[in-house]
Amino acid sequence: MLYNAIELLLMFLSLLTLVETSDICHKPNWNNNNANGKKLPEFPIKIFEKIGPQLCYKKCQAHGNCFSVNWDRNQLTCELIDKKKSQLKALIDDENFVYMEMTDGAGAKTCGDSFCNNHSTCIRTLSEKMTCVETGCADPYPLLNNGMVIERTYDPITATYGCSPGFTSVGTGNKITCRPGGKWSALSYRCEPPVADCSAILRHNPNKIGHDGVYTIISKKFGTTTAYCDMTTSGGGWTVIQNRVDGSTDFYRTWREYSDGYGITSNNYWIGNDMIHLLTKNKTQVLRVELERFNGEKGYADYSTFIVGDELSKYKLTVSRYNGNIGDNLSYHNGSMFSTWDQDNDYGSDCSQYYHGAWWYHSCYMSNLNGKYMGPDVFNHISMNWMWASDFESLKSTRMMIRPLSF
Ligand SMILES: [Ca+2]
Repeated sequence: MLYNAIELLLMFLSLLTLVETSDICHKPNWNNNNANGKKLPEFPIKIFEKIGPQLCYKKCQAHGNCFSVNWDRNQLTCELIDKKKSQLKALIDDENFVYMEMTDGAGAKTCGDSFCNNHSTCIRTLSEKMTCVETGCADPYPLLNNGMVIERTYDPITATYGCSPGFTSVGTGNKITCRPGGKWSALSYRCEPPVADCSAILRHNPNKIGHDGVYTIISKKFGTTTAYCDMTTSGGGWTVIQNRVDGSTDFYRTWREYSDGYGITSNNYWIGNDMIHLLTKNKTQVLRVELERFNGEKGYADYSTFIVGDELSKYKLTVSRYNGNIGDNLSYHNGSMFSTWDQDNDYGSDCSQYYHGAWWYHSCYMSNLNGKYMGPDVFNHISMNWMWASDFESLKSTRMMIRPLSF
């Protein structure tokens, strides 16, 4: 009964101690080297009498050179040891003792009246108090989407970032340092999700050959999005970026709509200029344009180089190396920026408004595949046309699709 009373009192006292010394220091935790019925046969540097295990542990923490304790559960004495269990001196059996060790004790540094462990650094505060800060930098670690800190150093204070598995690193500034004043240097590094286009889907699922349809692809901007995949034409693996089969969808749209994409993936749609940029920026892509006239005649054009720049470049078009049977009516647009009715980047006078479309207009066009969907036997400069069989002939259907050249 006496023991219980003392123990309760001591627990209360150690709780008080805990509250009293609770600061931003990262205290060592209980270590799995702790052992009941064991002790380290070392001469103690200090002994406390009539003391519980928690307070004993705290006494060690508070001491500048203590790394482990032997606590006698029979006599309630607490021996502070300036060493840890090591191969030189293993623990020995002793029924009366509990051995406890500081976590990171070997690397712990004295900081005022406590320790800093490997995850913290000792600093002198304005009030001249020595204290530990968790990261070694007053600023918290910057967050990195799809990535994390993979290595830390404390002298000097640095953090090195890496991308989560499957994500691609962009930039070289993945190591930051803590500047005087506690601010991290800039992290000029990011992690982008892999772009899984229709070619990647087919490569990973060869049984999808011949199965045209709507698939989920991964995009940086949207996480995932859907695309129509042509899994048939000359080996499949084509990501359709534009599709038009009838006049049910208006293609006279704003800059923002063309950036983001719109329409119904299985029917009439524009995948979006941001997405086209993402798909074409890292891998050389082949563009295939497929057209159909109202009389049923079909034709195609392949371009072995097709790149669309980012929005800053106004989605500048790079296209070359034509092969096909409908005439090369896109190379004229090589180097042009994209224009919509609400953003004129062409060399003519508002080509988009004049020709009722959105395209890489020059001054103005040789092709206008986002022009107005009109009926058969129409020859009109605002129509969806390619100057193929006849100038301005309104077409029945169009498709633009891309596939890596290396496919
Ligand atoms: Ca213009």
